Amino acid sequence: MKKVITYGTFDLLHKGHVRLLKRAKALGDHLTVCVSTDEFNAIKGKHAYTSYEDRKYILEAIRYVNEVIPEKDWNQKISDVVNNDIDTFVMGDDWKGKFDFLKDYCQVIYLPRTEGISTTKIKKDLELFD
Ligand code: C2G
Repeated sequence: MKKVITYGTFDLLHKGHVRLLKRAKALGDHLTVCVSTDEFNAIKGKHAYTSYEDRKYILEAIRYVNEVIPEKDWNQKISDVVNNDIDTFVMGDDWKGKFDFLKDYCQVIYLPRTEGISTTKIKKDLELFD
């Protein structure tokens, strides 16, 4: 069984997130999504609208996702890959090059982001409405 892993906040889940998950799953048989906890988001300088528990609940309903685990810090990726027998690590290409150190442990693939959509854009666009 070929296992894939990806990481993210996945706040206000949108088509860009789902397309990433769909393409990641297509690279193997099993997709693990490592979702940033609320505490780690604070470290990342992000404030998610949706709590970790709710973002986990939503992702577990996505047909491409097999397992959801917490991302608590920047330094867990190697142990996640080793401990979960991961074959392929996938991220959107806004992270291109940032995780190449994982090439010693698994395949590393950066996929093109979906243009025109982001959680930040959603938040800004919603400010325009009452
Ligand atoms: N993404 C995408 N297209 C978009 C928006 C996001 O392909 N229009 C991808 C991102 O490239 C990322 C994933 O969806 O691979 C999740 O995006 P975020 O929730 O913004 O993830 P981020 O906050 O960048 O967290 O340790 C890694 C970090 O946890 C990544």
